[in-house]
Amino acid sequence: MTKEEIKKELRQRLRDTYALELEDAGPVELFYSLGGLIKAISNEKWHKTWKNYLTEEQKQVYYFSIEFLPGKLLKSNLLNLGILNEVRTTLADIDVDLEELAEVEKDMALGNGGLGRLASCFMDSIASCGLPGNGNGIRYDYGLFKQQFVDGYQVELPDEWLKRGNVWEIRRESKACDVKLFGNVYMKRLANGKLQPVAENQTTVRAVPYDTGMIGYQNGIVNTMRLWSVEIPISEEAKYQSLDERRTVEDLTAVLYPDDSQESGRLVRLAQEYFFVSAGIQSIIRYYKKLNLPWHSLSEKIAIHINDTHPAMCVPELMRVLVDENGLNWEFAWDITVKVLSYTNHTIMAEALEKWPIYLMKIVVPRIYQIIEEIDRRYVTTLQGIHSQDLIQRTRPLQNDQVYMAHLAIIGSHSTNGVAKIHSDLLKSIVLHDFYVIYPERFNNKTNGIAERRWLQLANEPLANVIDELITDSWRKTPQDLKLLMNYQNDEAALTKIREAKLVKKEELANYILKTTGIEVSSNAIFDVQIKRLHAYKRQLMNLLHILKLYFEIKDNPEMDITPRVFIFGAKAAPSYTYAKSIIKAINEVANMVNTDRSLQDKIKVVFLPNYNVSLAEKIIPAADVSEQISLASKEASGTSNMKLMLNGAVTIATLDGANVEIRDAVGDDNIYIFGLTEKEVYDYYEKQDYSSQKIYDEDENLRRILDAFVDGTIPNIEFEGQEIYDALLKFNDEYFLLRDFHDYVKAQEQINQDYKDSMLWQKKSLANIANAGNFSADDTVKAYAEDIWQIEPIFAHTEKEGTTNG
Ligand code: H2P
Repeated sequence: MTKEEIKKELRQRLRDTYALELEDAGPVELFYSLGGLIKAISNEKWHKTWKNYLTEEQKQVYYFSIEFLPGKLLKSNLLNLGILNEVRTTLADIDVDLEELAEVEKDMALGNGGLGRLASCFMDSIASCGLPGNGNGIRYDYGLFKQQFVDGYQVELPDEWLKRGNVWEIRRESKACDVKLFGNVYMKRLANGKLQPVAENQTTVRAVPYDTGMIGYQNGIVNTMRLWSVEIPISEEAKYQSLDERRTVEDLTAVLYPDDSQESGRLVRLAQEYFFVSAGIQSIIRYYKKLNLPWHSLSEKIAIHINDTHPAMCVPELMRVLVDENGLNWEFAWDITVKVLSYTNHTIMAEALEKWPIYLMKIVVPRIYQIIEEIDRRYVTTLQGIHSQDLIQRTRPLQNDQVYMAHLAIIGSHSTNGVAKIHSDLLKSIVLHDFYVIYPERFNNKTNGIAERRWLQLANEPLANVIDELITDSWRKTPQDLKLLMNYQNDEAALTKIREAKLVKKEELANYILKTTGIEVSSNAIFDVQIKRLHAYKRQLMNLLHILKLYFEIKDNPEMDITPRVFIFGAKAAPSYTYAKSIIKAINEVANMVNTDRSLQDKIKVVFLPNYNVSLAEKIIPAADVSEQISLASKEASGTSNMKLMLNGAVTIATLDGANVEIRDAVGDDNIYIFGLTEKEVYDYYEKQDYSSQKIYDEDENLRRILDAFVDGTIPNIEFEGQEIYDALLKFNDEYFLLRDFHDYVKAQEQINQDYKDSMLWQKKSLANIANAGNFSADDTVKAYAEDIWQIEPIFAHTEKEGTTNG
């Protein structure tokens, strides 16, 4: 599109929608008009892509995820359509800053952290690689809560992301379907002797899809992310006469994590899981039936991916649709189900490996529960005589009055993968070892990846431009080409340019920090960043212990030689996770204590930026010098902020956990700071049960002073939280071995302090990180899923074979 065409289109849209002239429009009107224009351009491609899949009968994957975290889409859509620069300069001509328009858009925050963001990186990459793939999830009316700090405490406010409407989505009334919940189900014998389930007193709700085009990177492909919203079917309206009664239905897709500390919250959560699974599967089968193919070909046309355990009811739901609704016999349907489904495990944390009480399942999804019982029964019978009773008992889906969702997902699918090498190995050797014995061929690894377009091209233009200058822009399409940067390892001029680009982003972040928190920080300081969900195993607290160590050292010796450092945190704590919230409070109080103490002469500063989300990550990551990846070895399945930060030239301080191991392998020991227990050492402690945090405390004077600060009034206003933290570390023996790793962590931090002073040495490390980050492109990750698990092909390959053209 030329600049003139863009201007003409915008002018027309502003007149039609707002009765405004281009010159008089404000950022909001301009944003929505530009969004409309983008949609008009991409809708044509979307339609063509979809038609193409249909006529070519391409095998497609459906990625089922209870979380998606796309962030803002304006700039990434413009980039992927190839008109970012044209639009930017056109707007500049009329004195409008594209960045200002981008700020109007609300983050689509339908997720918590890595899990949801990964799903969105995959959506971008699947489309960009020309792969036929769709997302399937929930359109929550409210996204993850908006976080504010009041007196240092986390306060959760509703995230009203839909208040001004969502410009990207299309409500597809005609694709709605009914989902049935509750009631009771009994089996009736038919004249032909077969048993048929009969349901009574069910609640029928309407699932209405809202589709968003997932625009591929400059390749003409637009895939679909389908998010379901609940409504009361017209036929049922009379049943819900008061607003309160209506709300019982409408609440189903109201919030991302209904408070699961209460029974009522858990019930809604379970209903949510079934709702989007059932709607998704029904719509897929409806599509398949249009192809007029026999059932045994289903797995040649459809792959369904279970992202974490939340969509594990795909297994019984697909069985229900095939057996109850389409009359297939059980064995045939089971064979199809296993071939169609695949599952990714994202964590070894027990709390996230869902187990649902049987009584609740019976209430919410009675027919699904019956099917799970049958799956369980057949599982046990089939393995009799092949495996030991113990093994069978340990792996069956029904145990201890609960349904083990991970067991269901593994048994009912053909592939189970972990998300980094060490994590996948741990699944095989320990966490899911029993299943590995039974189904060794099902286990595989797919190391996570990131959408490098968003995290470098869009988030960090100064660096992207320098890279273009040095190695041309081929890396924008082929991130592996970033390796060419290694030729500049000893080129001072190149290294300086990269440092200057970093400085630009640090200054921007410093301004943002000042604006949002009032804290003044210097861009000459080391920007040390830890951004991720707040969880004890991620050990934000260990970072805080190190800050306190520095605090005491500077207090004792004000002339101490230390490179000024700004410690930057971004993290939300789950609303019912009190310990995590206490850590937030402690960080905020330490921040306050440090930042207001003039005797520290700005040698250290602590900034906890509120409301961490994708857009804030885009501001922080390009400005980071140090990337904190300090989880207890074995606990972080992969991590993905580690990849985003390295791509932007931050140097990592890390334990050998998750993808940190692969980052170390990629950059080499000289370009990363590794410390702490290994996974094996952690498991040795578990086995010997001889860890004593008290002993470490007793023997280490410095640590004593630091821990005591939580309870002796040194850190103000944390009477309750300080005690809780102190007890967790001492009385309850420090579950995540912070004290054990602390000493090593401090040593690594001291090395960073030294190395940073030698600017060229540091830049060299930074360069090695950028250069090797191409290894972690989500494009490659989804290609591996496509080949090994989903067996889907890019539309280009397919159409070339057929000799037709694509859209
Ligand atoms: C989780 C894991 C991460 C992993 C991510 C994506 C659940 O994310 O803990 O290690 O990288 O999934 O696979 P998070 O902790 O950020 O919510």
